[in-house]
Amino acid sequence: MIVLYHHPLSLYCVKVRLFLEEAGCAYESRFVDLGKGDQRLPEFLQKNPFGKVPMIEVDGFAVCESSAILRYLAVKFGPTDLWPHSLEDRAVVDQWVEIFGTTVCEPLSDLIWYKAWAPKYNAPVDATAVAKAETALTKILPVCESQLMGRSYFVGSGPTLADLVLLPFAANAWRAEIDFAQYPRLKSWLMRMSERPAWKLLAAA
Ligand SMILES: N[C@@H](CCC(=O)N[C@@H](CS)C(=O)NCC(=O)O)C(=O)O
Repeated sequence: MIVLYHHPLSLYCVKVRLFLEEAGCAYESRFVDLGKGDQRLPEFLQKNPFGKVPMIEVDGFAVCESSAILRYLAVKFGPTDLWPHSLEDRAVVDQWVEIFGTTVCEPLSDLIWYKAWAPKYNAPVDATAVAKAETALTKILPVCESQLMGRSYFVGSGPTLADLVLLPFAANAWRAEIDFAQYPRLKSWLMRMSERPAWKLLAAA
């Protein structure tokens, strides 16, 4: 049995839920109340010393860090087209998983937090972090746009983990008033990915 520890506002958690839906994996969901500090309770820290969600447990085996979770689940349960078998094909998908995780999803997540959620929850807004995230995106989004030249997905002819990793963040970018208007290929990719039944199911939830 797969148990997912998550918070509904965390896009890192949505990323794992998206994979689980795409792969058709049944799972049990456990809400971690980040506002109350459940992630710092000794019983949580014992399983995940980093004190963050998402975390999954599979028959008692715990894994955290969303991209590590996706790779683990992909090998254990996944449809192979999301995480190719060939070492070289896999390395290219992984390259984009890492690039998205470190240079796209993080700034998008920061901007969504500071521009949409922080004002709503009366949390402080870090103007330096906002400026840093905006600068980071102006550097990396053109690279993403180029990668999509002549391609419907980031790697190969169908969706892979790379596309799944980016989707939750890109689909919520509008919350930070980012509409990808300057990036038409990225915009079409987003529309295409948003049509996937797994995403529609999560977006409707
Ligand atoms: N790099 C981590 C990021 C996870 C993360 O930042 N989780 C946040 C929620 S979006 C969290 O659990 N924060 C709780 C805390 O820092 O106390 C991943 O990819 O899983």
